[in-house]
Amino acid sequence: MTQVEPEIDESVLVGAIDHDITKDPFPIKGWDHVRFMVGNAKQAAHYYETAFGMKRVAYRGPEQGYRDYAEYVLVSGGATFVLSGAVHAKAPGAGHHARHGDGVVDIALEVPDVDASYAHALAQGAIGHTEPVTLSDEHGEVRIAAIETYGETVHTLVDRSKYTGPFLPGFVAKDPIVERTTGPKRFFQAIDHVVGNVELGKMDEWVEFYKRVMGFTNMAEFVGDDIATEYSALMSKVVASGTRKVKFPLNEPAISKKKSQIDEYLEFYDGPGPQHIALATNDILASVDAMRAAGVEFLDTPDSYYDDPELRARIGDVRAPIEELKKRKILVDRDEDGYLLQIFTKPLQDRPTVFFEMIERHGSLGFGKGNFKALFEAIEREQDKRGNL
Ligand code: TYF
Ligand code: FE
Repeated sequence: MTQVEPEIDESVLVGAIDHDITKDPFPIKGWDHVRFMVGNAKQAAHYYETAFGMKRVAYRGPEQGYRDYAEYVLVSGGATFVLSGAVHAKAPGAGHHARHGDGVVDIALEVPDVDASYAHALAQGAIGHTEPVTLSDEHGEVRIAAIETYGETVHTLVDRSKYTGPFLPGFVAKDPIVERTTGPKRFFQAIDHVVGNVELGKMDEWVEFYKRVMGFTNMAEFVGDDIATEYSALMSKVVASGTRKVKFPLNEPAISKKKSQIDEYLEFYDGPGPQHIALATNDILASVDAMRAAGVEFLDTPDSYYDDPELRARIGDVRAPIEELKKRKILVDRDEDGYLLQIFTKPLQDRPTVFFEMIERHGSLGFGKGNFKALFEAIEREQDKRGNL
């Protein structure tokens, strides 16, 4: 019997607000997809299906006459991920992978007018990566262009309003790799935010970039000097699109006694890049159980976090007993708008670079500021294990 899941309102899951994008200088409908460059896309696709509950829907590779890469398209609810692996040493991405390891190379955004957005971006000083071009096949046409952002990361701009195929022209539909019979139907339904790590002194430049080029605005929450010097060893500011569907926190290292977690990332990724992707879920407890059972490692949270009377008083009643959160090491934070539940995976590859966050929002538009201390201490314990001084 097939499991029927009610359609989930993504806007609620990601804390989107009512906003008319037609008046924006750079209108954004939402995330289009996130593309990873990986060493072995075939195995990565299997991992993200079994451990993150994603489903393969499309593929292209040498079998389609696409000579340089094998690319697997996986979805979960409204979120789309592409895993690209070079199939020979002269593929342009082969050098990228050798240098950076597995990582996010493209945070693609869906826009209503690619040409207008691309022209606006360049007029505002963005560097073009791919000129606007129309891709087509029997399912229709897609207009794309791409601009550069921090490090070797790009934003592809996608207008897929005239396309009905499984992903982009050239891709063929594919069934899921694994037929999963246990756990929730989906472990997450949408992308909530994607965080970038940039070099010391560059955070404000990138905040200004997103304001100038994409018309983003600052969200209130950020890590300032006060917290940075005390324990976090990072500074962070958040910019968001008009609807708040697309949110980009930007981190830079702060001077600290030990090596900042951001410096560690910059060293192992060999430059700036996407640090974590937050996945919006409507049932973080069930999803975390299924992911743990499949071998996903999450950061540890000490019992003292949950036993702290101050935390208990501050968070009040949430939708699950605190013992259930404690068992799973799920963090909880409350602000004036509501609360959120969140948990962070350890890095998803051997290099201490990109990782994921699971987030369940109940009104809160924040990023878990109340958890920064517990979270950064957990990250530092992992850094210590890696011999970080
Ligand atoms: O996206 C955020 O801002 C939160 C907090 O290294 C955070 O998820 C910030 C920095 C970091 C890990 C998490
Ligand atoms: Fe986050």
